[in-house]
Amino acid sequence: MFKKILVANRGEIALRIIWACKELGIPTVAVHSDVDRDSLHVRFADEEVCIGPAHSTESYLNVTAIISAAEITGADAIHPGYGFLAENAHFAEICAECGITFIGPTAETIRRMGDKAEARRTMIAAGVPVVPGSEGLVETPEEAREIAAEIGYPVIVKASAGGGGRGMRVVNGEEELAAAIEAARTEAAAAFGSPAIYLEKYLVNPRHIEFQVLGDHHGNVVHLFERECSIQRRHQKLIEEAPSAALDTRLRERMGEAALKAARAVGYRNAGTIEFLLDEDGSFYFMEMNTRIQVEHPVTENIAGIDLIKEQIRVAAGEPLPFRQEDLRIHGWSIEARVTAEDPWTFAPSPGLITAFHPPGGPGIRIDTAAYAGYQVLPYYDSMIAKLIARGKNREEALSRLQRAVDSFVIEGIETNLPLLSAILRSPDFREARLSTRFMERFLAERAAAS
Ligand code: MV4
Repeated sequence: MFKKILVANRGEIALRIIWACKELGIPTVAVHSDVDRDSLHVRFADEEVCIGPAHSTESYLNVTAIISAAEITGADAIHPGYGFLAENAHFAEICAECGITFIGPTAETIRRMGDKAEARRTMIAAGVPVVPGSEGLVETPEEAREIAAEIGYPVIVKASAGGGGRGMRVVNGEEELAAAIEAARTEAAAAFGSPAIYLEKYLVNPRHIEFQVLGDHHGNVVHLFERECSIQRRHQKLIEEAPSAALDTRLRERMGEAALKAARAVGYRNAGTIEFLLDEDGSFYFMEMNTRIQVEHPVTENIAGIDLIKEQIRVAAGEPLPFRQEDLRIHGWSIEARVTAEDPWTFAPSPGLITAFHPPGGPGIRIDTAAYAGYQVLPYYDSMIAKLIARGKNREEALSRLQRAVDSFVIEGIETNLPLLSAILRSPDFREARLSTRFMERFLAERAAAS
């Protein structure tokens, strides 16, 4: 096992990783920026190293400073959490060169899945269903026209270096195609340094269903069922749940098999996520693979009865997975709501001092947070300040607990999205699990009309 783990992150996920290390008896090193000295991840780690100024490009993204911190403290592994360096193939490579274990997949896998056109090509070759579209990159407008004519409009142009929604354009007819490609290329070049694009049939009202996978260094891969993440605004997830009300046992088995096939196609190690779009007719398609632990991992932990962070650490240390696919079952239901420091109407960030902070508790409630009364929400980092995660024997029980928890969470001094979360959970569409990627668009339009 590792002698010491450096946690290359901040906020709730850094704290979550530190808890797992403590339970495994592994000492931890926190890294922090100038403005994060009073953060809880720094307080609860065994050692701390300041890695630079507030701006993340100079601290949490500063590869040299983080590697130096690991070397100075004698850490033999780094957990990257999510965001920051978690899907940076170069960082994973540097770790390997320095003899430090990167707790995640190989640099090669991160690079291959980070290139979305390459990921698509890999999955086509492996026999995983993908949305109809180009096999790899689209080079010329003529090529795009031919593919679009074949698959039919609407189509979507996506940046190969993108993911998570940036550099995408929906195209409703041939007359819009050339301009959309130009716009997507320009946006992708500016945002990701690459103008490469590919084409897919645009599914008008799908669900976003993702499968958690976990692989060890001995060729074993399992899936830990699905999460439904259709409730997003501007590609930021707001509410996630596991399992999905849209899957029956048969569909879950078929999608789970496809997820395993996808993971095996790249020899996947550690925790990862296979994203699918599930169409209204029950067809499902591979969309992207995320090569990190995700924000919403607790809903999977709740229904699978597994500590994903501990498993990440164990498999990274070379231990074989302690369970096989046939040992795994879904226990109950779990729903997560992301609490952000944002105005619930304008979505403007609301940094500042938290003057009162009373998180709810009680049966079936878990809160992952690094906030407290007296904590300053900083403007430099993302606005999520807590995850409220409910579990229950079924969806109704999990939902009633989450509703109660959202409605009794007291946070003063800053604006939060708690009123928005409460309204979503109360809505008939959410209660009846009528979810799709268009959910928030419709919800916000109806809320605006009713106010
Ligand atoms: C799509 C799609 C429909 N058809 N691709 C958005 C994020 C990025 N990862 C991919 N996204 C989408 N890709 C095809 N072929 C619809 C979306 C999409 C979406 C996906 C999941 C959750 C919310 C969404 C909101 C708008 C669009």
